[in-house]
Amino acid sequence: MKTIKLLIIGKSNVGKSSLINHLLKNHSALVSNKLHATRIASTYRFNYKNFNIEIIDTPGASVTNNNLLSQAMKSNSMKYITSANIIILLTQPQSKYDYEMKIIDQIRESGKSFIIVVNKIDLDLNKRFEKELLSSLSIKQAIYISVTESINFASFYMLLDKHIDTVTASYQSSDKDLSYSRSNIQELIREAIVNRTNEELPYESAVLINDYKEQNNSIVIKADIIVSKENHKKIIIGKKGSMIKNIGIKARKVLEDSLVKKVHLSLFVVVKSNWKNNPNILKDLGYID
Ligand SMILES: Nc1nc2c(ncn2[C@@H]2O[C@H](COP(=O)(O)OP(=O)(O)OP(=O)(O)O)[C@@H](O)[C@H]2O)c(=O)[nH]1
Ligand SMILES: [Mg+2]
Repeated sequence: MKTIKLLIIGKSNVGKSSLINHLLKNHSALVSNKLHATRIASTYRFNYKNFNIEIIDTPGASVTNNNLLSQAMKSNSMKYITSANIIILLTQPQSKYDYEMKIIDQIRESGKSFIIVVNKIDLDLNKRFEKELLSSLSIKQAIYISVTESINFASFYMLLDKHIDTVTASYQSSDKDLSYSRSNIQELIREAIVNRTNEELPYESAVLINDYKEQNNSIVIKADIIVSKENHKKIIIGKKGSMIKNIGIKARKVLEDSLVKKVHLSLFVVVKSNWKNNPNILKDLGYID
């Protein structure tokens, strides 16, 4: 079966991870209405017609370079451009397309062709942004979809088919991340935290899997929630442990849906000040090599 590497790239919050979950028809990638939700590029696989598609989710890269983690996030998406067969630049209705222009410059440097897809069309059905989009990006047309409202996916798949037809070389797939990886599990647990906390906590926390054991029909997972301050630990634990209980229930449910197995999940909160600048912790988390 021919393998095709499909890269999804774009600014934070445009719906890259949501689009991936929609294409996979399950909830595998972290989705949040908070900015800079996805932290590392992750590969997901699905069969589409006669093809094995490896789809790569990337972090929206417009982050400041003020710590090791944000530097890693910034370089993370771009390094996949050269190895991708098809690149989707995902964007949304907005007044300016400066960020997209920069990404297009980088893609053009690589000589790759790309598809521009505009998500969240449900928010501006009159396409008031279209003139600015087409002129800024010097394109004649784009494709408009809504992931959450399932708008225009027939056209999306038609366009995908057209691009798949032009892919000549089959990508040599490494079987390395065929199964559900540790980083996928970390990110899904982190989703429960990101979507239940506010202000800096979503950005100041991380999840590290300490133990993963498969037993008959169930999976036992032990994970640390890493935070940088004692008061963050208090917030994550919550009154009489109510918050961590809530996070655990939500994360377990998402993991059970995704892994299609019963999950026993134990979470511990640990304080590691300045973890975002600690190369060893970032390595353990899989955020840097
Ligand atoms: N209105 C609307 N919201 C959407 C649509 N698609 C996704 N969203 C929402 O947009 C927010 C961001 O979605 P994500 O998929 O996490 O965005 P992302 O591009 O992966 O963001 P980063 O990981 O930070 O780069 C979430 O709250 C989604 O529910 C859509 O078609 N319409
Ligand atoms: Mg994302």
